[in-house]
Amino acid sequence: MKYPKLTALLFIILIGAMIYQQRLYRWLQNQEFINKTLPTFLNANGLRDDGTIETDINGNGVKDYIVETIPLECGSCHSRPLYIFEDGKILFKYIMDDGEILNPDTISLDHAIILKEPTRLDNEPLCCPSKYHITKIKCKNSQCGLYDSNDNPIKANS
Ligand SMILES: [Ca+2]
Repeated sequence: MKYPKLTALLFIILIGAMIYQQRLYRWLQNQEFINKTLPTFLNANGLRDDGTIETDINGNGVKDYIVETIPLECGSCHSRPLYIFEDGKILFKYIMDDGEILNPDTISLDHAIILKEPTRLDNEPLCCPSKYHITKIKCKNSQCGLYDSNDNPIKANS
């Protein structure tokens, strides 16, 4: 090889350009999702965004969006759909019952959303629960599921 240093430099520049192009493409895809796909989806389903968390719940390097929603017709709904989107597709949906995400900053480390939800007792009004329990949404690859506080699988409600 006549110019090994120049060849190596060109190779590094080429690899760098490929990585940058991929990042740019991902960034554009994410912008498209946030500005177009998600609002269109929410509008079509009569929902409004009540908080979106950007994270990587399944640890595959592809950004995920955890979207808490409220039905548009509700003033004070207790059932609120939560969606996990990846690559513009729904990875998981769960109808929360007044759910509160306890670990918004560590979802990618926990590979789980940890929710606090009221435990509904027969003699209590919806407004004023006295007991709460933990529900976890855990994701591995493109499979997500519901678990209780002891990590036992529980049946989905949606
Ligand atoms: Ca991901």
